[in-house]
Amino acid sequence: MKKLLFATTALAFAVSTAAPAFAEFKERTIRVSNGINADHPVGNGIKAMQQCLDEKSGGKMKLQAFWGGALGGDLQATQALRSGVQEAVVTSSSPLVGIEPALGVFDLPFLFANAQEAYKVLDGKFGDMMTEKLAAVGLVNLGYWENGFRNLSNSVRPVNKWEDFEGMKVRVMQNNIFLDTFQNLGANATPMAFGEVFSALETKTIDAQENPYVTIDTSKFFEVQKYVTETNHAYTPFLFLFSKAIFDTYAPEEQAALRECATVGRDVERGVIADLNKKSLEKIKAAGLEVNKLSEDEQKRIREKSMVVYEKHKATIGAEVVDSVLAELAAIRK
Ligand code: TF8
Repeated sequence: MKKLLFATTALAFAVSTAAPAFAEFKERTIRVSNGINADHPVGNGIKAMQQCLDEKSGGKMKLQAFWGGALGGDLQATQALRSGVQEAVVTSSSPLVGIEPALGVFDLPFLFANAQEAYKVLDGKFGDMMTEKLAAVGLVNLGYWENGFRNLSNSVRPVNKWEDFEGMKVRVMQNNIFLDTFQNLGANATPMAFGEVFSALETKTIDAQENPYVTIDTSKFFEVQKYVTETNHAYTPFLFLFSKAIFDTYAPEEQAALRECATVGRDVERGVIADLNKKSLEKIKAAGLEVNKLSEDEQKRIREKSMVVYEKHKATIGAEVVDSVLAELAAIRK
């Protein structure tokens, strides 16, 4: 009897002194909002990130995703992060230039030639520098996810040359660089939040919009458009942003798990986009849309015509920011 008592006490003692598993982690519900729909590759990225967080936190850190702008548009959600009332958002950088003007660098037309060079710039020194700027305005950037190369869709005519933009009512993001890029091509550019685009296309308030194939597919724009032109005029990144006010209250282990798992999610998301891009294009064609690609000559003409936008916006973005991305790209292209 004495022996048994001793054994059970020893066991109880051992259990109580051993650190409980995942002690550094608290039960967390992390709201992540998005303007796109759940079947966009960001959905795959969030799932992969959750799996990673489950392992690292013993199931304590839970992502709760909100789709289709259910918690407000990109800008509104980002402001909620800054004031510490929402944890996270996956947002385009473009609507955030009012918060951090340097982000406008990613809106410069034809900046990136392909995804590989975008990854190098974003995941490297230059991306880190932008992440520091974001921290200064209350936003922790957990990494650059992919929105992707943007293409034009419209309901009036095929676009084969820049003159075809003349008078076309094109929705642009709430961003002066995009506004000028399209105005400079002769379009009637109209800034509008993403959440209003579908119905504006449907009611013909606007003729056109520009977004990657996967968005034209998953946000169903193909249902209300007739023509798609592969323009590849800009590669805009997604930022996985976290409220700095909230992040700073987390334990270092929790912060590290979020950073590492956001990178896991990013890689999955980019991979799914590469694959879905082709499938989305097929779906768009199968829905009866007329799809064309700008000829190389025409793309070159548009690119050259668009260079005035670089000059016009260099000072607002920050000359050193523009020069440093161009220098990094030149080094990559060597
Ligand atoms: C746009 C953006 C959006 C994304 C989405 C809301 O056109 O590309 O599609 O930021 O997450 O506004």
